[in-house]
Formats: sequence, structure tokens, C-alpha cells
Amino acid sequence: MTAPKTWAAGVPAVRHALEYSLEETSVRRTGVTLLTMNQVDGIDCPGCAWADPAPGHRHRNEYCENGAKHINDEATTRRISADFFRRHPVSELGRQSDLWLNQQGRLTEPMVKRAESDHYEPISWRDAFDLIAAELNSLESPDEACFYTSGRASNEAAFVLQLFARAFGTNNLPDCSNMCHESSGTALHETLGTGKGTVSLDDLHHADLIFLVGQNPGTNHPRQLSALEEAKRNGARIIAVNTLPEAGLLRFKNPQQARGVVGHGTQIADRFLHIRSGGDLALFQGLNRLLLEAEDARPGSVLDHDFIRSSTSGFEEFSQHARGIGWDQILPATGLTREEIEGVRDDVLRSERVIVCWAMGVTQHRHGVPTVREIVNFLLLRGNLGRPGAGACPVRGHSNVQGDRTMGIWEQMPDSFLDALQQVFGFDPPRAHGLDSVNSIKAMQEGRIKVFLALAGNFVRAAPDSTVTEEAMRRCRLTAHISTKLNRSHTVCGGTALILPTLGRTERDVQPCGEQFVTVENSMSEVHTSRGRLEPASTLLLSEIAILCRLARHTLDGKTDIPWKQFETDYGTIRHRIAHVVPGLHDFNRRVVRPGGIRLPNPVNEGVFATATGKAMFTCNAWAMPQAPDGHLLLQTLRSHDQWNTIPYTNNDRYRGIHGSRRVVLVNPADLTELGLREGQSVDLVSVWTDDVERRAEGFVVVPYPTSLGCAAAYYPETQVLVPLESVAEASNQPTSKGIVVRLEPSATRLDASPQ
Ligand SMILES: Nc1nc2c(c(=O)[nH]1)N[C@H]1C(S)=C(S)[C@@H](COP(=O)(O)OP(=O)(O)OC[C@H]3O[C@@H](n4cnc5c(=O)[nH]c(N)nc54)[C@H](O)[C@@H]3O)O[C@H]1N2
Ligand SMILES: Nc1nc2c(c(=O)[nH]1)N[C@H]1C(S)=C(S)[C@@H](COP(=O)(O)OP(=O)(O)OC[C@H]3O[C@@H](n4cnc5c(=O)[nH]c(N)nc54)[C@H](O)[C@@H]3O)O[C@H]1N2
Ligand code: SF4
Ligand SMILES: [Mo]
Repeated sequence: MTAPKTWAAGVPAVRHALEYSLEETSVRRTGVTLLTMNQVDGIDCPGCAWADPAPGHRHRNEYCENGAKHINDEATTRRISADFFRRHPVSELGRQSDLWLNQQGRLTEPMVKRAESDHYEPISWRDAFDLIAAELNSLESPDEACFYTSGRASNEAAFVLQLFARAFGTNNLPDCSNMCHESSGTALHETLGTGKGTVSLDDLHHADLIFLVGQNPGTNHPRQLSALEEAKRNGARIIAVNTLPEAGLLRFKNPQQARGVVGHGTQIADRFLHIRSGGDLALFQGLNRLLLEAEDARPGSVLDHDFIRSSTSGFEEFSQHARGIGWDQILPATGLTREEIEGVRDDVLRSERVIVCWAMGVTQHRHGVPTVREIVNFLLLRGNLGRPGAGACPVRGHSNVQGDRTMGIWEQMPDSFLDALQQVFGFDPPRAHGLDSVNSIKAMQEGRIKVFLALAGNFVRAAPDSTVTEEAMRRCRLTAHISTKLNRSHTVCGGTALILPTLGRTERDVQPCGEQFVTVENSMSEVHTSRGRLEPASTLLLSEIAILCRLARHTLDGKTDIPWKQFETDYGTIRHRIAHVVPGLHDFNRRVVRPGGIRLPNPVNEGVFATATGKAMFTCNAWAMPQAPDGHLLLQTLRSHDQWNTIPYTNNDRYRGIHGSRRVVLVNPADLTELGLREGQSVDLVSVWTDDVERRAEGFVVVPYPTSLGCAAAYYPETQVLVPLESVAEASNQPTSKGIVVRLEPSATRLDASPQ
């Protein structure tokens, strides 16, 4: 272990990215992919959903260290052949680590594992489609199938998948967003009438004050740091709210600019609030109370009365409720002093334009929805919505997670979308809401879901309660994964299991009508193209769209008039239909190829609030303070600097000074003393839940770390086993990957045994 870093990016970051790329791929492939990454007409980074600067303002190297790692993880020259599966039975693969499975390289041909066998064996594409179609058509109801999507899928693939699922007859469309920003979507829909953020990159550049709440941009959205640096040059102040002093929140050395490469870099956060786990609701409640009191003291000078009157509802009730929350509630819940919160109020009062950014440190708590609602209250008070330099910025994870939702990947799409599908395609889409991720697992457990098909992702590792989830998955009659790389979900098989290998985003996609591109939507609602450049990893790969269209043809067999064959040969024909279904994408084919693409309109920015009251809604949110009983801690499960979600790339976490192991638990030194634990000790993490089932993750090394008091941190997905399936956020049903009550027990596991 070394001391945690107090700065992010700069030269070592670029060097690490290149070291990783040279190890994984040939020099030429690395160069081709990186130079076209995030350029107009190039490959959209398959990493996070951060937006690109406007065309003409992009650097030659418009990517970050982690973007380079993600792209090279896909562009690896390692291959998994049929022989690999002959050598490795599924039972053995199931014992390998997530890191090892990913390191084996790209999947190259369709494989099947039949009920009586412990091996995957080759299968032709045609037989694979027949097999899935036969299973689907033998179901008693279409609702016995579910179709999972991970946010890397393109708009076109996502649209085709939901169309297939709905034409088949179900809205069972769980997705990774159920586990990611569902709490944001739920709260924003209710209060603003849209599930999306309201700001652009340009807004960030021109804000006076930016909050970064529960997010780690240095690792998870590195180019956000460039935007923050620009905002600071324009005079913005930045307030970071986090349970950990993350490297990227403190200092940033911009590798794209000479002054970032030498010197001390930019101090990003002007104010750092070292908050208790789950204290953000109370923080914004305290802040809102202070703003109301400042208005009392100087009437007419603090709140935006015009905006409140014309555009909001519920202010009076909210105002009364907010004044009733006492400092004896706010201070213990946040772990902050009153002076610290008053300091934030003063920053707010000095700022005309305020943006709040947030991510998993907010959404993955039991009270994630009320926390986002309270952030909205905060923005409404001073009219920080719908005008330049101000607004709500839920920072999205996967590169196209937002686009997938726009395309209809949601178990509860509104009737207006279903009506449009009906009009364009001439079939009756099912209207009853389908199953989300957690409810799909419950349905598998109960034998109500029999077929599971995934478009990308690693569902069994992304979902909570590993033991329960894996058992549920094994109860399915058929599991099928459209994937680029091997992961644990391929080893947790239903009666029959299929691997359907596909092109990655880096690869050239040639169809009978010529070379195709796809489109994606970033966190700021900009829809643009992505065009692969590399030769496909294998000649047997099909594109995601080809796989889905052929599956739809085999399954539906003439039951609809949907032109699946045409869709497969020319993706422009899919976009042509999307243009008639999705508001804001009219004339999609022509507009999307323009440099920079299309910015989808956000009704909030036009003063339109599609809420129950037709206005932006103030809400009254009950105060909450997550608490662990004596001898316990609140655990957050988070990402290291060297992983993509469920997939570790190495066992290091450079910015946090951790090397060589992921089975570590970060604990405040004062908590260690109180718990009688010491640095380097091996402990088991045991979570506590109402059902009395013991959930245990074995063999973690204790690392003293400046987390806030009472809060521990360990990596996901290794800690997934600890999160009870029943432990979900109120109203959004999102698993609580943060704020899990655990105790640390001295471990009986030998450290070198390195369990899964
Ligand atoms: N390199 C890389 N980039 C990624 C990903 C990846 O795996 N690797 N994943 C992508 C995806 S899908 C997503 S959703 C995003 C996730 O991006 P993040 O939300 O940044 O992801 P986490 O690693 O979960 O980090 C949560 C952050 O919130 C803080 N936190 C935890 N609990 C609390 C709390 O109660 N209050 C406050 N204020 N802070 C808290 C943690 O200390 C940490 O800094 O990243 C995307 N980008
Ligand atoms: N405990 C805990 N659990 C969490 C979280 C947490 O913070 N803590 N975070 C949650 C969040 S925010 C998210 S988004 C989910 C992530 O959940 P997922 O999106 O399901 O997981 P990933 O790890 O991103 O999926 C990686 C796999 O996607 C496949 N893949 C990669 N690229 C492509 C492609 O181009 N096409 C296809 N077809 N396949 C591809 C590869 O096979 C790879 O192994 O996990 C959630 N679960
Ligand atoms: S910030 Fe996100 S989208 Fe941009 S290069 Fe890095 S990983 Fe890719
Ligand atoms: Mo995510």
C-alpha cells in the first residue's frame, strides 16, 4: 500500500493507459482506436457517458486514461476459441475470478451448453436462433421471458431489442439503469416531468457554482475534470461532497494541456464536505432551511419568487416542512458542522448560476429518491433550472445508458411511446408494466421467468445478493448472452445456455448495404454517431442488430410486418422508424450525421413540466439518517481505478494507493481502534439484514483510510454477495449498493486462498 494520491490524471495517467494498451493489443490497433476516439465521425468511447466538447473544440487526443483502457480491453488481440471451452468445463470457469475470465480475450463463435453437459460446444447461428425461438414459443406466456440490456448497446440495437420483446408480447425489459440512476429517474420524473439531466457541457463551463455529490470523476468520468477546470478558469467555485477524499476531487493535472503535464495542476474542489454515508438528504435539507431563513432575514433577495410563482407547485408545504427539520437531526446525519453548511449557503448566495452533479453516492442508498428530490427543491428555490449555467446533472454511467432508455428500454415506458410503436409497426404492444432487474430475479426464483436473454452486460455480477441471484438464474430453462467477452454470467447457466458473440463498438460493421454506423446518446442528451474502425475479432461474429433481427425473424416467423431483414442490412431503416417513434429525433438520419449530432430537447429548458401539477414540484421529504448498530459500519461498494463495472482490469487502484489486491476494506483509523482491528488484518465482511440469512464475503485485508467515520468502502462486484435482494431504494426499487450495514469479523480464510 502507498499513500492515497491527492491529484488525478497528468502524465502517469497517460503512461498507464499506454502500458495497458500495449500489453493488450498490437501497437497499430491501439493507435487506430485511440486517434479516432470521440472525434467527429470516429468511435464513441465505450466507457462512460460524459459528453464531448463541441466539434472544433476537441483535442487531438480527446480521451482519458480510462477510456483508453476500456477501448483496448475490447480491442485485445487475445481470442477464445472452441478449443478453450473443450479445455475448461463450465464448473471450472465458474471458479475463476472476474479478472481472469475477462483476460481470456474476445469470444469468437456461438456456443451452447446443453443441459446434460459441463462444456460449451460450438453451434451454428441458425441452430442457436432456432433453439431460442423454440424455447420462447413454448412458453405459456410471453411474460415468462425477460430481456436485459446493459448501457453499452447502441440506440439501434436497443430499439430493435425492445421492439422484438414487445412484438413478442412482454414489457419485461430490465436494464443496468435499474441498478444505476433509477433513483434519479424516479425523482426527476416526479418533480420535473423528465428523467434526464437538464444541463449541457457549455452550462458547466459557465456555472458560478458546481456541486459534485457522491461521484468520483477522477476515475469514473475523467474528462469531466477538464470541464470543471474550464469552469474554474471562468470563475466557478466547486463543492465536492463525498465520504472519501477522492484524488480527482482535490487536484487535477490535465494531460491534454502543457500546464497540466508539469506543475501542480488545478485545485478542483474549493470546498470539500466529508459527509457521513447517506447524509446528503440531510445536507440539502439543512441548506434549504438556511436559504429560507436567509430570505426571512432579507425578504426578496434570496429566493426566485417569480420562478416559484410561475413555474412551481407545493412551495408553501415544502417551506413549512423544511423549517421543521432541526439541526439536532441535520448535523448527526451529515457528520458536518453547522459552520460548514453555512459556508455552503454563503457560496450559494453569491452564485447566480448553480449546477448540482451527482452519481452513485446518492442514487444507491435506500433514500436515494428523496435525496434527489431534495436536490431538486434546492435548485427550484433560486430558479436554478431552465436557464444557462444552471440545472440538474445526474452523471450517467455507461456510454449509452441514457440512449437505451430513450429507445424504449424500460419496463414502464409511457403509453405515448407504446402508441407510437403501434402506429408505426401495426401491432398491439403489451400495456402492463414489465419486470425490472430486482423483480426479474424474484420471478426467476419463483419459476415465473423461464428464459433470460441479455444484450451485453454481466447480469449475475451486476445484480445484488450473488448467491440468491445465481440460484435464480440457474432455475431458468434457457439463458442466452449477446457478449463481446467472457464473464461470470456465462458460467451461471440455465438448463441450456448460449453465448452469442458480437462485434464491439471498435469494429467495422459491414452489411449488404455497406458499412454501417450506430448512434449513442451521452449524459447531456446529445445523440451522435459511432463508427468502428478495426477488423472484427472473428469472421463468425454478427453485429448485435443482426443477432436480434434474426432472432426476431426466427421467433415471430411472419407474425408481424416488421421488416427485420431490411433493418439488419441497413441500419438507416431502423433510424427512419425511430424518427417516427421518439420525440425530438425527427429527420434522424439526416441530422445525426452533422458534426456534433442532435441535442434532444429537454422540456424543462423550455419551461414545460410534464408532472402531476403541470409545474415543477417542491416535495416534502422525511428526514433520514442511515445508522449502523454498535460494532457495525455502513459499507459502500464502489469502483477501483482499474475496472469497468463488474470487470477488473488489474488488482490495483493507483489513486487510492492500493496495489496487488482487490480484497481490501477501507476503514477510518478511529473506527479501527474502536473495533479493535488493525492494519493488514484479514477480516470477513458480514452484512446484517432483517431476514437473518448470513451474507459473508471472506478474506478482506483491513486498510486504514480517511473515509468518514462509521463508513467503510470495498470494491464491487466482490462485495455483491453482501447486498440483500430485498434491500432496495424506496420508490425506485434500485438495489442499495451503498450504506450496507456490515460487521468485520477476524477471518479464518488464508489470504493467499483468494476466493471468488
Ligand atoms: N473507469 C470507470 N469508469 C466508469 C465505470 C467504471 O466501472 N470504471 N462505471 C461507469 C458507470 S456504469 C457508472 S454508474 C459511473 C459511476 O460513477 P460513480 O458514482 O463515481 O461510482 P462509484 O465508484 O460507485 O463511486 C461513488 C462515489 O460516491 C462516494 N460516496 C459513497 N457513498 C456516499 C454518500 O453517502 N454520500 C456522498 N456524498 N458520497 C458517497 C464514493 O466515495 C465515491 O466517490 O461510472 C461510470 N464510469
Ligand atoms: N454492489 C454494486 N453493484 C452494482 C453497482 C455498484 O456500484 N455496486 N453498480 C451498478 C451499476 S451503476 C451498473 S451500470 C451495473 C453494471 O452492470 P452491467 O452493465 O451488466 O455490467 P458490465 O460490467 O458493464 O458488463 C460487462 C460485460 O459487457 C459485455 N460487453 C462489453 N461491451 C459490449 C458490447 O459492445 N456489446 C455486447 N453485446 N456486450 C458487451 C462484456 O461481455 C462484458 O463482460 O452494475 C450495478 N451493480
Ligand atoms: S471521460 Fe468517459 S467517455 Fe470520455 S474518454 Fe474517459 S471514459 Fe471515455
Ligand atoms: Mo452505472
